[in-house]
Amino acid sequence: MSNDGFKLTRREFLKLTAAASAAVSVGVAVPRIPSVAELEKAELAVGDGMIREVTTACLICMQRCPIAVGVDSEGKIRYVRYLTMEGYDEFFACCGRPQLIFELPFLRERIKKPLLRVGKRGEGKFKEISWDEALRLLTEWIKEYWDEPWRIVAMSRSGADSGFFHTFFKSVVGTPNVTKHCDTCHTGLDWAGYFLFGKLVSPSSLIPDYANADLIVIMGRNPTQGIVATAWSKLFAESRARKARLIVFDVKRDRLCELADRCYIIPPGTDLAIVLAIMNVILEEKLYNSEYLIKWTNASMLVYEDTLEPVKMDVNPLQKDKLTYLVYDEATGEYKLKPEAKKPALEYEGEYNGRRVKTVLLVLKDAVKKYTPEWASRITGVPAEEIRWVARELARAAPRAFIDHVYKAARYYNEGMFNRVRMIVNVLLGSMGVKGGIAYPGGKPKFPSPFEVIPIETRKPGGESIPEYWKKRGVKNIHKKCFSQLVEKTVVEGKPYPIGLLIIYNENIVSHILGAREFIEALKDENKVKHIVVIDTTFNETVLFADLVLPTTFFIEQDGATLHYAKKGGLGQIVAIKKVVDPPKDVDAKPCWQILWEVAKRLGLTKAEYDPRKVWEKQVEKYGGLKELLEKGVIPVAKGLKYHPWGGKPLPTETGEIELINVKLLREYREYLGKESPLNPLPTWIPPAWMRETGGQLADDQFVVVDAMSALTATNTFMRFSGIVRDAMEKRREYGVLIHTERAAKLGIRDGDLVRIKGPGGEMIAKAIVTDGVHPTVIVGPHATNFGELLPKEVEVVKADGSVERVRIFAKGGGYGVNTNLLGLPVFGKTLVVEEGARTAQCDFIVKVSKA
Ligand SMILES: Nc1nc2c(c(=O)[nH]1)N[C@H]1C(S)=C(S)[C@@H](COP(=O)(O)OP(=O)(O)OC[C@H]3O[C@@H](n4cnc5c(=O)[nH]c(N)nc54)[C@H](O)[C@@H]3O)O[C@H]1N2
Ligand SMILES: Nc1nc2c(c(=O)[nH]1)N[C@H]1C(S)=C(S)[C@@H](COP(=O)(O)OP(=O)(O)OC[C@H]3O[C@@H](n4cnc5c(=O)[nH]c(N)nc54)[C@H](O)[C@@H]3O)O[C@H]1N2
Ligand code: SF4
Ligand SMILES: [Mo]
Repeated sequence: MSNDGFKLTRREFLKLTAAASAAVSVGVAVPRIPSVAELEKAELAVGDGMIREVTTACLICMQRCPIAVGVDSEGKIRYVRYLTMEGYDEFFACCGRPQLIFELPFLRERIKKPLLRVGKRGEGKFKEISWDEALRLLTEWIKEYWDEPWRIVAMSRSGADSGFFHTFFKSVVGTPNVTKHCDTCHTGLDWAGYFLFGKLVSPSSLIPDYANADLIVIMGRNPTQGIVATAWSKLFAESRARKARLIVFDVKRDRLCELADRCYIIPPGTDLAIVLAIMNVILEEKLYNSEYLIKWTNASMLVYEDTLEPVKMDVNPLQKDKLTYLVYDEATGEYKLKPEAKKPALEYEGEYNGRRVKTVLLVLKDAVKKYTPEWASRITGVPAEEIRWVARELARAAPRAFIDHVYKAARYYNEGMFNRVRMIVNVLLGSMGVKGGIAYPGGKPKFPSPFEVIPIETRKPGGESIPEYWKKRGVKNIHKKCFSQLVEKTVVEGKPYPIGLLIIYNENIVSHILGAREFIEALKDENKVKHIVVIDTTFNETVLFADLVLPTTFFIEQDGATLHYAKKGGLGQIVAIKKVVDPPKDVDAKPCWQILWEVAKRLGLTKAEYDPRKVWEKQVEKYGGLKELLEKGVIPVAKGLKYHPWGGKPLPTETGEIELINVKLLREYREYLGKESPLNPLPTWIPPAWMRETGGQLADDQFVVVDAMSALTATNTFMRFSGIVRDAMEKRREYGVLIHTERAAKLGIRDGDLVRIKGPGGEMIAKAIVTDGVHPTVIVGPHATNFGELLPKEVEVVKADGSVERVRIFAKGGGYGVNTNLLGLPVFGKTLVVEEGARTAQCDFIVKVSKA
């Protein structure tokens, strides 16, 4: 690791730390920045004023921001700074959270040695074992299922070494049951994209062109708390300098609202009503971009009025393998295939061979006719005139105007439809893939898989997978790589088979998946899951259920198994996760790749040594070479956004165009027409589940419970163990749940009181923060542990010498906020959206609130 460090003189060091503080203060999340004076003292203590600096990337929230870490001669971290790079600082930056890496390695909750469970599952009693013993056990358990590899289930959130982890279990172990986390995160968005583009659309494949936008509408996303990349701040500042306006819809008022020109606080899960009404205004007032719609979409396609089937589909003479369709040519007054028409009509209805026909655009217009701003106003409380104003402003600023994409689309039942209609609005405005609209990232590097670089025996995944089984039983649109909720269902029901080995890396699944109580009960049962192995850095809710716990290194303590790629705004960089420091002396942790490679050797699948740098060398070969990467810390690959309606590559829809009514899905989901279903091929109002349940009328003690990110913590579990984070949250009045003043008064709840929140799945206690800045229907707080009596607050570890160490684990940041997964309905309740791959709907239910 020393070859890529360089030395700094004291002067340079001070200059840099000052710059680091400046870069950090641009960000919105600044827990604590050591002052220059403090650093100076620290640096002076080193004596010779020499500091070694290592470049790497931050993985705290997986944004991979390039950072440089100063380490002294004793191997102690002295500072963290944003790694500047000329010409590329326009979009890249880092937030304040990497300042915590001083604290992370030493967290009390750190797992120090491999552990074997000695108590019952979930009880938190373990004994230390050697790595040799731990690896022997893991190898044995994998061998046990070598002939039935599908009974091995591997789960990991994307990021860190999870690419390696996923490929290992899929291609080396050969199980088809390998899943990421996105059905608890963005799956609602992915499937919305499928309706328009014929392919899944993930949040990272879209890049809102803030810098060139004139009007940005944000609904259900909070860049000041969730995606806390300073990149956003920079872009936003730039757009602001150009006088871009910001309109926000949220359920609570916070920093984002302060930045906005207008901010509307709406009931949870009702954004769909707003976008349907916006669509209604755009169509009724003909505010759409005709040229764009004709050129890039099937808006002019003629369909039969009764069946909505395309009137005629033919092979497209201009586009290989694609179909074309009949349109009404306004230039000649004739029906023609689209490529032959001079001016395809967008709003036409008439007769064709004795049957009524009309254009797709008119069908859409009819579909949303009833969704007037007045209608949406009744649901959301936003005045009709304001909704009309937003629609008109969007059209006036278009195409440099858009409704921003979201990251999390797993909160409410209607999220898929909301995202679909939101995307349709952007298409009607002509702002998909244009300057100032929603754009696409530039080029992306293609990395060879590590298993192509370092030889290892591989095999094809075999057997009936969990998704295949549930697909036959009615779950639709399963995301091939994201089915963690289905794994949970399998654990609970024991179908299609009991799980032999459940191995989890980099994911605190027990805390982050809906139906936690039922899941916990099932995990305790060895007949449902024979072996549970967790690879993690710190004790958390999931580790408590492991039979075998394998301590892994934080990103600053290891070389990454493969290179990473980071993109921000219009830029993309290759980054290497490098070892900056050793883990503390009493921590015997290994990188995930090393653990798995050792197992592969024991299984006789390879004799080679795994060397990440060899893999990087191959991966960066075409992009300037390893030397360059190690010297500079990052290698820029792409510059500039891609402006093209769908990013350029041929679109997999039948027509090769953006389909405002998807021809294939119309065939598949015809039976859903007229229904309030996510599978309805037409834009339709679907009430959120909580509204359906209550008719929208809440009793005095009823609330919808929502958990959101805090800039300081939220899902990244280990962050909540930081004392700095906890203190900062207290200061920011984030350490509790927001409840509306009037509703609190009715229940006799005062600011600072403890409240009891009771849901269908469980209950928890939290501190009330009484405020007007929250919608009266919701009680909302940061996502937290708060598992109450359900989980022990302490783990017990029998050390090698027989002594017992007790570690309090949820003491610091565990008790704030809410965990809707525990409060929520069981796995098979209404909050499982079977239409969208059985993704979760984490916040879509009612709880009862009372003074505790
Ligand atoms: N600090 C921190 N940052 C993170 C992460 C983290 O763990 N911690 N994780 C990363 C990940 S995995 C993700 S997916 C992103 C998520 O990033 P975001 O989606 O931006 O995060 P949230 O804070 O959950 O939600 C955004 C906003 O939606 C609001 N909201 C909730 N319900 C509704 C609603 O019905 N309508 C409207 N209009 N607004 C609503 C919330 O109040 C919140 O202000 O953050 C990423 N960045
Ligand atoms: N109720 C509710 N449920 C939610 C959410 C919510 O807001 N509310 N959010 C949902 C969303 S959007 C997501 S993405 C999922 C996230 O769910 P998870 O993926 O479970 O989230 P993390 O806690 O970030 O899990 C990361 C785990 O990896 C470990 N780890 C080890 N090393 C590293 C490292 O170097 N970097 C990182 N980052 N982790 C490391 C951490 O200790 C932690 O246990 O939860 C989803 N579930
Ligand atoms: S935005 Fe996320 S990845 Fe980037 S510096 Fe902040 S915590 Fe690290
Ligand atoms: Mo997420």
